[in-house]
Parts: sequence; structure tokens; C-alpha cells
Amino acid sequence: MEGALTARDRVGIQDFVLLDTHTSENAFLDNLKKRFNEDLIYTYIGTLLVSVNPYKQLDIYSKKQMDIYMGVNFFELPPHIYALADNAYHTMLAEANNHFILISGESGAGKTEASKKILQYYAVSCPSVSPMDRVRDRMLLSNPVLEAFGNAKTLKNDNSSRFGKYMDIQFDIQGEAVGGHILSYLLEKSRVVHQNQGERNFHIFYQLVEGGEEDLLRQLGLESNSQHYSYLVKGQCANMTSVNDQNDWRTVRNALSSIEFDNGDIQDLFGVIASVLHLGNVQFESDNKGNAKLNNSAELRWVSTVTCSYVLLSNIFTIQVLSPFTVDYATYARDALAKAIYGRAFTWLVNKINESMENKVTLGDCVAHYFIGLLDIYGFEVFYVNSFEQFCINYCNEKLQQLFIQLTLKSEQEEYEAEGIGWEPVQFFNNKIICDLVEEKHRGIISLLDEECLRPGEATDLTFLERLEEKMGSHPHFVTHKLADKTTRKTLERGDFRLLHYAGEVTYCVVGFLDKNNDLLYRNIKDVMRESKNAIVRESRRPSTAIFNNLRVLLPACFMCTHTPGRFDDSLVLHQVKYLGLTEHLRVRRAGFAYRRRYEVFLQRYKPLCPATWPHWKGLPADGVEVLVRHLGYQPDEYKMGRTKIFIRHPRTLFATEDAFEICKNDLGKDRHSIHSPF
Ligand code: AOV
Ligand code: MG
Repeated sequence: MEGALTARDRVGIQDFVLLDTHTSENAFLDNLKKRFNEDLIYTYIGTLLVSVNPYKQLDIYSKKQMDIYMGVNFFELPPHIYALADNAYHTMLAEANNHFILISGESGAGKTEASKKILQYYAVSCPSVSPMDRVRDRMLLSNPVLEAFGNAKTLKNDNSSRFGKYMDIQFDIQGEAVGGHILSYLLEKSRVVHQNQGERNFHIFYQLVEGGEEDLLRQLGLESNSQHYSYLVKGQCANMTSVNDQNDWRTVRNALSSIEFDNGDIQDLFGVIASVLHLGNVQFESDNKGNAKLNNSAELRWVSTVTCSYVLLSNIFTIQVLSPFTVDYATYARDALAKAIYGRAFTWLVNKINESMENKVTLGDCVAHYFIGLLDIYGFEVFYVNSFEQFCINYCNEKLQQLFIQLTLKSEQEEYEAEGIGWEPVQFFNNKIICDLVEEKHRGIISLLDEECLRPGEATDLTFLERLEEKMGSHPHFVTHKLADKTTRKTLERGDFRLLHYAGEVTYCVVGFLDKNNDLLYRNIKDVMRESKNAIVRESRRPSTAIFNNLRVLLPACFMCTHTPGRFDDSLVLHQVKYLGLTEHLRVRRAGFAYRRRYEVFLQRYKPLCPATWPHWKGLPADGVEVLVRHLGYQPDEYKMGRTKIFIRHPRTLFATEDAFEICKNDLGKDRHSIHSPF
């Protein structure tokens, strides 16, 4: 007994719901820390998985580990991302519904790594009959490709996602993966032309320049040195030790071939990437009238091999309809073109990957029936200077947190109420007020920004800020420079405003908000793109952004991080425990019920376990369930009968019932089929 206590003391508890009496933040932190020191990075809060980024490779992701978790009840083994993936998969098949896995946490917390682990688990463990393997391979191969084009080094993370990604993995009725689909949204295009100190452009540029084969580089007119390209050195860290651009190039190049991008596609794609690099090196100088003129035509000639005639191109940078551009405008137009064509290349890439993962078989059993959705967005970020990009990213996280609250804290408590289950409400901070501040029609920050963008020539970033101050000045989550001293005692510069986000306060600098929101492309640039020789540049299909609708079932995962391998940073982790509302979540879970099912569904599955309900129960389903659970020996405090559902407190109660069901199913032998598919 003493030995068991010591072990528990040492490694902590694997499900916070079982944490003695404390639900305080310190008890929470203490448990995470104990586990982390033993390299146990995962802990449950019921079906929610909390993970602490170890920043070092742990031997817990092998095929052997996957096998251990396959088809095992969620709480029977130590917490693991595989258990979460497996649970979503088996519940999907047993209950015939779709599942969503939301991954939340700050930048660098480990969201993208987690989503890859989940995908790998499905690729290895789901049943497969060739040629469907094709789909799984492609799902896995799409990762390095999308990361090359959509991830970059930031100050927070050497492989930071700079776009939001939602992927669904489609399964047939046998549980075989038959297709996949990716939605990407809000790629941070401004990175193409500018990076802050210590940051890089998207990985693909460095991979191509540093790793590209000699022939290819010659064909594209590129030098094999990233220092040569103005767009690659803005952050002054083109070369970094944690990334091997040459190896990554080979991985991406092989992945593209395996996803069946043909030579023409690949040529078009790298033609676009190269033309962005050439564009960045196009420079202008002022003539004696102050108008822009090109000071070197060689780079623009390369761009014209991909886009359109040289004359047309040079005109769009130097002549706006009939009046000439200044150097600043010419540079602005050049950057706008670079961002636009990179954006199109990214959209084109996602579309191509989707085509290759499409579920092409629509006959017989192979039709996709269910799916598991995986959401991995960019994490909340705060830098020394925060701009429009951080505003968008942090707003996205605000929305994700809202969804998380809706689907867990809020709906869970509302369900108890609706079902007439006695319930003491748990208070939590609802960030809806901040979402409204940003997005409310006609009144929110985005509406005001859009309105300012409709007053070209008159509106500026500062007039936008004035309007914000006028409209939002008294909002509890908005701080103007005028009030900053009084509220937070931290001063704000004249061009700044501060938002008190759910995850902390962020000061935004308004410079560039109007331009970036407009993402303006001069009409003649659009025309040039439409006429381009390159199919990717011509293409203008926009990526879809409709993702947050239709969520039905959820298994959220939260992640927290430390910055150095193996070191647990108390204040950093505590901050995230706080803002993710994990202790509130724990309180709801502890007081609540782990499992609930509609009476009909529960009875249909377990009726063979009781002579009074098998093979048919003639009365009301609720009465049948009552008879059934009494027969199974459920104690009164283990379950509650709601209006339409049975609620079961502990997973172990249900597991015992499931085990009995498995035995009974085998005993009944030939009747197996009718029992096995009760839904
Ligand atoms: P993010 O997706 O949450 O940040 P990543 O998933 O890219 O963060 O993780 C950042 C880095 O942490 C990775 O490159 C790994 O070095 C390390 N890491 C993460 N998870 C693990 C793990 N399970 N085991 C070992 N190392 C890990 V951002 O995309 O920036 O929000 O926008
Ligand atoms: Mg990421």
C-alpha cells in the first residue's frame, strides 16, 4: 500500500478528475509537474487531453505503442494522444457519428506535432485494403508539403504554422480511410515580403535555394544562396541550425512526386516560387521628376518568363493608368504582386492535394460514411510589436476558445439543466464579450476597419484608431492610449491600442492595418495575373473558410509548453492552465457525468444483458433502461435518469457493461450481427 502511494506521489495522477479534493490551479500545476518530471507529458481531464511540450524526443510514438492503444477502452491505459485518436475512431464506428478533435494552445505548444501524431495513428492502425492505401499515404505526405509552404520560423517557434488548417479524414462503414479533405484559411501572406528581426520567410524558399538541384536552379535563374534574395534576409536569420533546408527539400520534392504532381505542375509551382524571389530583387530609383524607374531589368525579365511580357510588367510597377508612380508606390505594387502570386500558389497547392486525396470510389462499401475532423490553427501570439497579422491570429484563437467553451463548459451544463439533472452551475469566464468586440456587425473592430477601408484617400491608420477610441473607449476589453495609464499603468504609444484577450493583453500597433485589410491589388496587376502563362498565377479560386459550422461531437486536446528541453516552466504553464479555463473544466467534469446516451440507443445496445429486455422491450425505453441497469447492479449514485438520456458518472461503470456485452455477444454467436449493429 505504501509503495503504491509513493508511486502515485511521484508520478502524479493520470486523470485530474481523480485528483483528491483539490481543483486549485496550484494542485493542477503540481500534478502536471510531477508527471512531466517522469516524462509523462499527457494527463486527462475526463475526455480532454492535456499535453506539456517536452521539447525532446520521447520514445512513446512507436508502432508498438500504437498497437497497445488500438481498440482499448480510453481510461484503461496511461493517457496518450493515441488513446484520444483511437477513442474518436471507435466511437465514430460504434455510434455512427462524426467526431472533431480541436487542438488549442499558445504558439509553440505542440499543436501541429499533435495533429501529425493523430494522423499517423490512423494511417497505421485503421484497417486497409489496397488500393486505398493511396489515400493514407497522401494524407501523410501532404504534411511536409503544406508545412514547407505554410510554416516559417518565428520568434516563438522554428516551425510555426502561418495558416489555419482543418482536415477531415473520411472513413467507410468498415472504418477504412477512404478520403481526405483540407481547408486552409488566412495564410499570413505579408511574410512573403517582410519578416521581423529573427524570423524567416516560408520554409520553401530556403529549401529551394539551398537544396534545389543545379539544373533546376539554372532553369529558374536562381543562385544557390539565400543571402542573395532580399525577401529572404529581412529577419537576418536565413540560415538556422535547427532546420536542415537541404534535407527538407528532398522530402518535399519526393512527397510532391508521390502525391502525383506531374512535371508540368512542379515546373509551374517552382516557377512561381522563383518569380517571387526575383520580384523581391527588383529595385526602383527616382528619376529627376521623382517618378519610379527600374534600376536593373535582369530580375524582372525572369519574372516575365513566368507571368507576362516584360513591357507590361515594368509598366504596372511604374505607371498607374496614365500617371507615373513614385518609388514607394512602385515598391508597394511589386510587393502586392509577390504576395498575391504566392497566395495563389498556396491555394492551388491545397486544391491539388485535395484532388489527390479525394474519395474517388463511390460504389459499394467504399462510400465515405463518417469523418474525423482535425483542427490545427496558429496559436495565440504576443510579440514586442504586434500588427494586423497578430490581430487576425489572436482573433482566430478567441473564436476557437469560444467554440471550446460552447461545446464543453456551456453545453455540458445546459444539458444537465435541460435533462432535469440536479446541478450546481460552475462559473467560468466566457470570452464571447471579446469576440463581439472584434466581430459585431456595424460596431465591432472589423466592421470599423472595413468602413475605413471604404474611404480611400481620406482614411488612414490613425483615423481608424480615432474611430476605435470613439466607439470602443469604454469597453472593458479595449484600452486606448488615453486611458492606458489609469487602467493598467502601462503606457501606450499614440498609434497603439490594447485588447484584453482571454489569453492575456496584447498591444497592437495600427500601422498598416488599412493596407493589409484591403490587401489591395491594382486592377492592372489583376489583369496581368489573369493573362499569365503560368496556370497557377492565372488561377484565382479562393480557399474556403467555412469551418466552424456543423460541429457535432468533440474531443478537445489542450497543449502547453516549456521552452527548454525537459524543463518545466511553472509560470508559463500556470498562465495557460488559467486562460484555457482548465480548472473550471475540471470542476464541471468532477461534478458531472462521464457518459450519457439516449435511452433508445443505450437499450438497443445492451438489451441482451438482461432477460427482461431481450430480445424486445415492450414499454418505454426509459423504463427498459431502468430495469436493465438495476439488473446489472448499478448503484443509485452511479447514474441518473434524465428526460431523454441516461447519465453515468464514471467510465468504469460503462466499461464493465461493455465487457459484459462483449462476452454476451460471443456467447450468442450466430445472432452476433443483430447485436453488433444496433444503431
Ligand atoms: P504549434 O503548432 O503549437 O505552434 P508545434 O507543434 O510546431 O507547435 O511544436 C513546436 C516544437 O515543439 C516542435 O517543432 C517540436 O520541436 C516540439 N514538440 C512539440 N510537440 C512535441 C512532442 N510531442 N515531443 C517532442 N517535441 C515536441 V504555432 O504553429 O507556432 O501555434 O503558429
Ligand atoms: Mg502549428
